[in-house]
Amino acid sequence: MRRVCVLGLGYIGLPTAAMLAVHGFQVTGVDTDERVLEAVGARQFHTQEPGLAELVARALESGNLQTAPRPQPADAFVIAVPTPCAHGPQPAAALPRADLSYVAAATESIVPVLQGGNLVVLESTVPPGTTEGLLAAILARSGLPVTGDGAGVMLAHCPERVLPGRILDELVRNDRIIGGIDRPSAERARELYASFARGAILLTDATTAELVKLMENTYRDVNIALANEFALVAERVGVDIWEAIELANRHPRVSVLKPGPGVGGHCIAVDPWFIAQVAPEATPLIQTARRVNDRMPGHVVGMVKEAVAGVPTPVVACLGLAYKANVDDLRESPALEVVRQLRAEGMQVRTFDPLAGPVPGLESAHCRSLAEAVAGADCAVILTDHRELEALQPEALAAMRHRIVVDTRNALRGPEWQRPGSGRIALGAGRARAFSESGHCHPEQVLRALQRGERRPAKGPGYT
Ligand code: SAJ
Repeated sequence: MRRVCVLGLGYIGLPTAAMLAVHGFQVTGVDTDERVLEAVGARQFHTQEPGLAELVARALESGNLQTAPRPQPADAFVIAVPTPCAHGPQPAAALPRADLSYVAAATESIVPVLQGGNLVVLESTVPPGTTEGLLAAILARSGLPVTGDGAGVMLAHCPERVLPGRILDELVRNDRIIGGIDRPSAERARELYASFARGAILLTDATTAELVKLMENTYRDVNIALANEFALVAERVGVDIWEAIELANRHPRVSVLKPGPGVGGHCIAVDPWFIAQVAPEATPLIQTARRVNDRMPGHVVGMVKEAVAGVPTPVVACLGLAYKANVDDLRESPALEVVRQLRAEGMQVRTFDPLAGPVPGLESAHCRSLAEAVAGADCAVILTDHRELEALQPEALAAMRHRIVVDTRNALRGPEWQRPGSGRIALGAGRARAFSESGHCHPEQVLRALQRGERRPAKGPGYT
């Protein structure tokens, strides 16, 4: 195996293509979007993934990485195109489903150049059965048998597992699961990945590999939903969820994840539906978890509304738009939904993110600095725990009209934010009403507040 064609130069395809190139393969990186090809040629990347620019530059300079708008004949083809979730024109009751059109189109595009003995690897995340069903059927149009025996086309699924923000490191270190449509296909795919992967490479069948990938992300989604549900309960019963989680996690077999404004990114918020679509009746827990997480932006908006109640036209600064800390990626970010809902409530929204760009379509609301975003604002909402936002000091908010900070990520943990009058309201922190300003617990007061169904003391804006 010398020549490899990587289809899709996105978050996974580009680092994989560059990695293979610096490990001696002749790689053609294919993308149907001309702008992507131009950007790679000009070394301008769509993400600030650490180390990526350097790796791609090395790959291009070695002469081993070239780009092309369509596949060239090769020994192996790696498909790394998006599989978004389709909410399209379907009955309201229908579950979201995987949109496999990009996978199908990429697979079709290699049919004309396929030769006997070629290996095709699917990296994109897909519903169970896609490799053995859809992919095998498309590849068979080449007239070649899809089998690892003899001169057929070998086919395997090797799901990517890397964490955005640590992609290059995890590409090398993580264990890989390779599911072949038969053993020879899996063995051949192992040869390709063994060139750069230092973790274990574990072989199985294609459908198992597909389900394993989906299980990993669904496991995380369900556990985040549990943390979010705990946070809502904590608000009701006057407990600080962040403290409670820390204490629960001292149990040797418990590891509660973090609550937040919802789940974003291109995988965890999407993949559970790919399981649900193949077994809707068998997946009530998975579907409920998805809905619990999808409801969190609405909960955050409720907190903001409560905090600025009485302010005629509230100005809200949304700080942190990326779907998680220290990345510049806006895909499926719950922050976008929070912004959308705040605007729908008639609030004037400004946005700021130290890494990510503006909310698409809302460029005019985007501020170049935190100071610009908060000046004259009535409420600041921390939606992403970027390092820069975790370092925020109360003085940086001196120019706000009302200093109210809704902290959805427990980003502001310093003592300066725990003091009465700091203006911080944390998601999941019902503790606010359990303590008086002197810091002493007043159970009667808590009980009375609970009986009244209050979430915080009626002391004007801001928890103390
Ligand atoms: N989140 C929480 N609470 C937590 C952890 C995460 O609310 O305790 C939120 C984050 O803020 C973010 C979302 O969940 O909005 C997802 O973030 P993440 O860091 O958990 O995961 P991703 O989407 O960046 O990457 C995941 C990884 N999967 C797992 O950890 C099981 C990665 O290994 C996969 O390769 C990637 O999905 C993918 O491409 O499938």
